[in-house]
Amino acid sequence: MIELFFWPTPNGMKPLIFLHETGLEHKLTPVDINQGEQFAQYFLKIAPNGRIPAIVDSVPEGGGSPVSVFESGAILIYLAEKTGSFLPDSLRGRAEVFEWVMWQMAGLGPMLGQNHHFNVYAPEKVAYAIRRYNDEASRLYAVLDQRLSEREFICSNYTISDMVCYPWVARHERQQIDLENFPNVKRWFDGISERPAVIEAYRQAKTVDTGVPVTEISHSVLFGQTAETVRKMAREKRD
Ligand SMILES: N[C@@H](CCC(=O)N[C@@H](CS)C(=O)NCC(=O)O)C(=O)O
Repeated sequence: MIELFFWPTPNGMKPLIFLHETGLEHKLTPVDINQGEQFAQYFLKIAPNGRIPAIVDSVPEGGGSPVSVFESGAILIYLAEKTGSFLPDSLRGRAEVFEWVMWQMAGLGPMLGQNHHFNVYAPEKVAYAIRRYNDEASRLYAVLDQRLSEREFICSNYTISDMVCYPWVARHERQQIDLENFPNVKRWFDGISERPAVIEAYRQAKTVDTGVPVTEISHSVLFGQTAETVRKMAREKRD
């Protein structure tokens, strides 16, 4: 059984899609990041960065105590290794998938996150930051578009590299991206959107979503974090 600590965001959707694609038995534990539940001591023990998603595998390979994993890329690699799914057998093929998983984790995700922040959430409109992240978003979409001009999926088959990129591309409108300008990404995106497992994952995610928009409270929870936030949690853990 996989317990997924989850909130319906792009990073949260990655493991949920994987779980539906494989039919692996799972349980969703919501962590409402708008209310600061990511700072709960029980959660920080498994996810010291205070970010969803994280998993606990209560039936790890070879038995023994449960295995916990944080960071969505690491989670998908762990689950792919555990199930022998959505990762090629050859080292050559695996290296290619890892390249694109890392590209998403280090590039596409963080840059689109900043794009979203400055376009949607920032209380002041900072023209330089908006332009910087709009440019970077369109550059990254062009890289993906080029890649997909030669193949159906990001790597040779549908793999975890597609599953990590898809939920970020699903937010293209918020990122000021018109998919008509990236026809190969659009074709790839439309195809994955029709996969029954993906439809089911988004359906399950809706059961968690409170539909509450980012309020002023969540604004200060999500965007006011500093080193002191981390140190305060460490003090609370000691006391
Ligand atoms: N690199 C991390 C990023 C995780 C992340 O940023 N999660 C967001 C939701 S998508 C979160 O938990 N935010 C809570 C906060 O900012 O306090 C991953 O891919 O798992």
